[in-house]
Amino acid sequence: HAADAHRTDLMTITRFVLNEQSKYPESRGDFTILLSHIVLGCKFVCTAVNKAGLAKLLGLAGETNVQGEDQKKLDVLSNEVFIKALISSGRTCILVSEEDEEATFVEPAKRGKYCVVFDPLDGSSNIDCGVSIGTIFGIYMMKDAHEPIVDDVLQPGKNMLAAGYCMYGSSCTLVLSTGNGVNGFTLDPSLGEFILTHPDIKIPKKGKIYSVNEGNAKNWDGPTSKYVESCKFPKDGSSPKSLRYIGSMVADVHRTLLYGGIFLYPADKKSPNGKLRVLYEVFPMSFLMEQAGGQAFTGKERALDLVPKKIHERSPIFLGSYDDVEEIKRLYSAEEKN
Ligand code: P6P
Repeated sequence: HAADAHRTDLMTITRFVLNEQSKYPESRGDFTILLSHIVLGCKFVCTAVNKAGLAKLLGLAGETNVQGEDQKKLDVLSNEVFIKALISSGRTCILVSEEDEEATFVEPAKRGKYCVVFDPLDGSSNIDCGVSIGTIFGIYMMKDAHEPIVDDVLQPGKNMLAAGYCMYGSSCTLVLSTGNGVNGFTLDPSLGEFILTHPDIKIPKKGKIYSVNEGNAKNWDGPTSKYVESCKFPKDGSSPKSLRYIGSMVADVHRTLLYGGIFLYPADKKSPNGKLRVLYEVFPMSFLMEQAGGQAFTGKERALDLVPKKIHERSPIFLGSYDDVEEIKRLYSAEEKN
């Protein structure tokens, strides 16, 4: 029966990516190998996050676990796991992590052609209260084989080959795009495999939810204030949007991707470039939104056109349903004309 075939025809993430890569005759499986090491890192972090409350992995460094060992903070541990997994893949040459001030340059013997930018555990301040957190990553290709320098990762987001996130919540969900749409995979713990559960995700063209930290309203600029006002008091007589803000980017973006609406982390007087980091928060989420039929805007330009000058640079970001982001773009361009 079809149902049985579905159950026995397990589409794992590795099989899915292999199928996709087979479209490129020149591909030699390097990307698939790289991705399998990222998936390994996500499986490890998922286990560690789920045990965190029990093994006292959470909280400040310096705490000791039941064996009396000094526990690393979960985000430090996750970072080490991803760095080691990426280096051991033999397919990377530069790694940029939210946890490390400087980029990691892989030793020549283990060097490959990919640059990976990632936040190993975004939203980790939410661990202690059990809110969903996640890993966010983006993958660039080195332009050509030369001694890698940091400029090789200071590329616009539109040059990314792939991007994704893994959300550690009620289930462990990995959402990925390699440039041909967006697909979601859920970890089946009994198999230890990510199984395709959300094929070809498309974000609704318009949504009923806006997602922003209203606590920063005092410091917003004109267009953002006008936009949020229009969400709460629509002039066209439509019903107000609902506010949903979890404060963990992966969770807020995942809900936006599946339900529609808009996620905003605007600039404000205190932080003129907003809070979120370009390389490993703004770019990967913007890449996914465009691949799912949505869009992403910085207040000045298409987010993926931005060319970062520093690896930990920040940018304001408005991303989500196409029509909702179009509205904020209209307000910013009207402001420019004044
Ligand atoms: P705020 C978490 O600390 C984070 O980096 C993102 O995951 C999240 O979207 C944002 O910061 C929340 O920031 O200022 O609203 O608490």
